Amino acid sequence: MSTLREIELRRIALDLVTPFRTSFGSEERRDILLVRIGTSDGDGWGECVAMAEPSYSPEFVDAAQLVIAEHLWPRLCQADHPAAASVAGELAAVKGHPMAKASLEMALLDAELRAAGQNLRDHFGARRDRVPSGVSVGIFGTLDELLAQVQGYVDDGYARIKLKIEPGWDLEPVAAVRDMIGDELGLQVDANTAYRRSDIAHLCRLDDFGLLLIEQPLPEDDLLGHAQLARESATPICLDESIVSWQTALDAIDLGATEIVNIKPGRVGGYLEARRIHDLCLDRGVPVWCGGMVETGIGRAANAALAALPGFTLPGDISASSRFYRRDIVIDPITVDDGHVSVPTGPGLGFELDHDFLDEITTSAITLPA
Ligand code: OSB
Ligand code: MG
Repeated sequence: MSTLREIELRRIALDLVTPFRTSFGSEERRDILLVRIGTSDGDGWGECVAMAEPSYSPEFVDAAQLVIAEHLWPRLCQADHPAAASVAGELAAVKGHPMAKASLEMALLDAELRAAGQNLRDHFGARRDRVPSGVSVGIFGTLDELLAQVQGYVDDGYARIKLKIEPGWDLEPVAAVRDMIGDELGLQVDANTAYRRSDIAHLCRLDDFGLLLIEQPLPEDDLLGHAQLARESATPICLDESIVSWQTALDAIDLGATEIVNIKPGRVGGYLEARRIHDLCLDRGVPVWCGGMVETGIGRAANAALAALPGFTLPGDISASSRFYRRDIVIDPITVDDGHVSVPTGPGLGFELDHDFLDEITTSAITLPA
């Protein structure tokens, strides 16, 4: 039985290759919280996917660090048998903060699997060696800039393209991209809650473009609005922000609010809850795909392992490291080959850290004892 020794909360600054603009904001540089947990059986690393501002969800990186240091880590240290599988239960008394909780579970999972010489994919019982890779494309000032960017990703071989949309940037860019890439390549859109129920008729005009899905067009608490849109739109509706747990996934499916589910481990409190949602959706015949939070090689490695499960039948937002970063913090960053990324086979979550580069980009680090 391993015991907890310490936790390191390390902040890094990582420039994006190009600004990433969504309906909720634009980012040029990421401020990322990494978590290292030292145990009697060795270390494990996790990545907290909370962003700098609370604009995708209520969480943000400064708050995540504070809640870990002052509320989550002390609780974990009081557990009789601290283990990845019990993190969610031990921390349930703290409301919310799924991304902060997920990073702790992730670090313990990494430590446990490394100690056992096992990798996450095998731990999940997943079989695939590689998974199809999709790319998320931001909002641009002009159609020309968008088309040039998309053409680059098509040339890179991505298995599907996802366009960020918002009111005023939807039908025209989607039509232009569909026209450029032809009918065969998978195309989908993501509004990050930018529309309202009064936009339902407008959103149904996206039916002309043969999209795989429309991701989270309405506010996260508007399940009935999504159900109404799902009835009226021929294009499947897929929730992202609204799905914060196994329970909300079940409710959204039963309400007809989501016909496909985007699974993001950080948003639902960890990889184990993500796996439960996958199992639920597989049982219900609801297709799932793995979302992304612009993770480093730590999070992307774990996402690839998750996406190797059989219910992940649509390409995930698991793009090459180079889509967002010039240099990653891992030795073997994820690449796209023939539209796929390889599922890592190394121990733990499957990455190996580039410690020199990590030290170079560290902006702060604190270590707390157990
Ligand atoms: O809504 O899917 C989203 C990135 C940050 C926050 C929210 C979202 C995204 C993406 C990410 O679209 C894509 C990626 O990580 O490749
Ligand atoms: Mg999304």
